Amino acid sequence: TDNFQAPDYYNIDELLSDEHKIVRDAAREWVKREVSPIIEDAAQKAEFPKSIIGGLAEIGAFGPYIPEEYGGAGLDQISYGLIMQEIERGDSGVRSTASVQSSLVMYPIYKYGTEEQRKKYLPKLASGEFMGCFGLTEPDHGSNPGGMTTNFKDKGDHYLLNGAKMWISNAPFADLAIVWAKDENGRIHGLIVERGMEGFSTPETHNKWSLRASATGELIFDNVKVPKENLMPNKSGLGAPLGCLDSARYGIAWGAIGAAMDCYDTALRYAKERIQFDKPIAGTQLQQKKLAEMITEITKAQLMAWRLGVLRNEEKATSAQISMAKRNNVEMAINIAREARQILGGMGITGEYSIMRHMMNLESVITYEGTHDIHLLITGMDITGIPAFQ
Ligand code: TGC
Ligand code: FAD
Repeated sequence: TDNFQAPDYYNIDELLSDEHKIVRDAAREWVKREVSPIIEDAAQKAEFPKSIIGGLAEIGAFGPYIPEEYGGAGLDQISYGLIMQEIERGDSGVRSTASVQSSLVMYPIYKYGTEEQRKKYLPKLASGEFMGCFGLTEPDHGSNPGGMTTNFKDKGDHYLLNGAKMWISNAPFADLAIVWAKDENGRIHGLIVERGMEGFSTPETHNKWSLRASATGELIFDNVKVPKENLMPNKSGLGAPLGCLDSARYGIAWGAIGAAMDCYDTALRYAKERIQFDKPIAGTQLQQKKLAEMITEITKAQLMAWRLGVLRNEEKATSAQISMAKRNNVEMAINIAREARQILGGMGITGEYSIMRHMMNLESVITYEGTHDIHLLITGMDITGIPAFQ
């Protein structure tokens, strides 16, 4: 049974509004009821549990901050973060699906699309009737997406799209893809590519040891004719996809706290119950050190995410501030998962507990949306003014 108790050592609940708490608690209850009972099996079978799409839409996980007139939940950034936290408490792969749909598909259509595109796609994405994916990474361009080679040519009444994307979350089942490609002048634009367009295929990536409950795939474009009205006209250049990443990375900074909370809560409970040498292992200094450091790190991460949420609400958060929180909080979570797994001894490696699944999932989370190294270099560039990427 899922008797998760969320740690709140510094009474951070007092910083939240009633709406925040209602949204958070609804997401928490839904995860307990609908995700926890099925997620281990889905991960073991490496299947995305499509049955939860309707529930994700109901808790507002698809477009939490997209205005209600387009089908979104019309919530603020802290509510968005709290929803991501609760979902990732269940599983990072499920949170990935929500992050992609909200920040990487609905956000660009809302920000960079035409009114017709917003009306056509956003309500159906919010309800889960349409599922989307986001194609930026290519086989030869991961950390350096500006080097992408996927391209389109103006053929008068349509664009002709060629190239390939790799490591794309939701690709195998997505109805539409937000695809970043270069025009004939080498300028990056976003195109909405729909399943069924001739020459567009989405082969699935198999044998992952991480994010097994999330479907990952390639996007292949072989002379795909894309209607001209499918180009999002209101922003171009690398800053357009990076603007979407700001929103997704912010959500991950909260999401990782959820995974960490679940590992900590599980390890604390286990340590108090597990008797060795005639006393609970929680009564040993070594296990207390692990648990005390975990709650300290979770508390610091909660404060960072909350403050970043306030800045996001005021539209004052910089990309570098977001990078710092994504990097810190994901590392915090993966370290806690590794320590928590040890507290459970042999039981920690089984699917009876969620910790090993979180630990393996977080290996993707620390790599995608900008690797741990890249976010450090973003901080380095911000404080010195000198980019060290090249
Ligand atoms: P650089 O020259 O620094 O910048 C190019 C243009 O972009 C602007 N910019 C941003 N705009 C908005 N938000 C940001 N965060 C921005 N960062 C930069 C910048 O001002 C510039 O604008 P302009 O008008 O002057 O052209 O670009 P660079 O080529 O040197 O690269 C910088 C770098 C390395 C930081 C960037 O390429 C990067 O972040 N790389 C990491 C790639 C990445 O994060 N990929 C993620 C793929 S999506 C994914 O992983 C989804 S996972 C699924 C899930 O979420 O669950
Ligand atoms: P590389 O860029 O080749 O990096 C390899 C190593 O080199 C890393 O450790 C990196 O930190 C380091 N490195 C790179 N450049 C530098 C430098 N200048 N200085 C020092 N070190 C450097 N992408 C999408 O577009 N959409 C998605 O939906 C999506 N979903 C994903 C889902 C999963 C499960 C995974 C694993 C990835 C996903 N990605 C997605 C791709 C992800 O964003 C990339 O994997 C990530 O950006 C890193 O790119 P790469 O794997 O090519 O690694």
